Amino acid sequence: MPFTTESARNIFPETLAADVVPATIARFNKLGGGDKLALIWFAYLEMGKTLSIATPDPVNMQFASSTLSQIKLMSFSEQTQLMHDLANRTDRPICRLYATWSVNIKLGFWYQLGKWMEEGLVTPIPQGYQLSANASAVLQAIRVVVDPGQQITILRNAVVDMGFDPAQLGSYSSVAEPLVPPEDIAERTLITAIPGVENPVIVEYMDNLNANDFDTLLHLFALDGALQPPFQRPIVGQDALLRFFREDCQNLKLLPERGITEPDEDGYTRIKVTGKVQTPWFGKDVGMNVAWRFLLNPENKIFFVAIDLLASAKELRNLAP
Ligand code: 45D
Repeated sequence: MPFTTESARNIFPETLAADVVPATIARFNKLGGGDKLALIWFAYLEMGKTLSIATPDPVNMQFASSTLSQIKLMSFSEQTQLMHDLANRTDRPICRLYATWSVNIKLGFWYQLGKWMEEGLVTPIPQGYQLSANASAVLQAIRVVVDPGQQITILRNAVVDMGFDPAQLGSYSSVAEPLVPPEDIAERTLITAIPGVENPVIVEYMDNLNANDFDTLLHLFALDGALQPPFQRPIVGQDALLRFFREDCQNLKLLPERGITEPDEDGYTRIKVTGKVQTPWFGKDVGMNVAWRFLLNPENKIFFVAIDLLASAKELRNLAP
């Protein structure tokens, strides 16, 4: 076999990803808890001027609601301590519970805390809080990122990294929002064509993901197939993929624009597609510029696909191999 998951990660090496995102997150993660909270608060307020965030569905918030009520009943100093502990990844029960939540539950939890901070029901960031010099530099780095897709990814990753380290939890069952049924076939808006891509698997991938039809989507993958989300390690194998689709991929909107198809060794095919992706949190407000780098095996199953958040809109047209 000419490819392993590891070697497949290197297809289309010209693709320029938005490295500013992991670089900024690494700097953010070195800050103290108070700085982290204040920095996100300031960044969130600034972004709120141009982007509107969707209110989370109460059905999806049910798993965080008892924790949220518990926090609302705490004194201001207990609330401050708790938020610092979340940011500092301290070992305490709420931080352990937080670690079991899916990305969207974590985001919804902070969305609610942010609302309550605005209303004064949860302790706000002190007026005139002075960020440390390092924290100011990180906030400035986020400000100069003009691409809103990159900014919301930085915020999302900051939220994902909070709470106790899931790797230290031992065995646990993860908590995700309920599954929505796949969209009716008759209701689906299908992708008509992707210039440069004839292989039907690619359009089926996009259409099934857009319709939340994860069982059908899974059948497009090889048994040892893998998917690499932006700035993450590949997720390998059918069980792990299905779990990832159900927990992290509901209600996305993929808008592929163009692509390039190239035969590789031993009947493998490389296909790169560029286009936009919308998250249910921001809808049409934010079109993230992405590339999908597919490697199909000789049986025409997806052996590997990487999703990259692109460095710039110009990269949408950079379809060199
Ligand atoms: O600390 O083909 C306060 C895959 C202050 C699947 C706060 C994909 C204190 C395959 C403001 C209260 C999924 C990989 C905090 C494609 C404090 C596939 C609150 C890609 C934290 C295409 C902060 C999908 C808050 C992609 C509430 C690329 C922040 C999806 C909220 C990308 C931030 C989705 C939110 C992204 C960010 C969503 C809601 C980047 C959402 C970002």
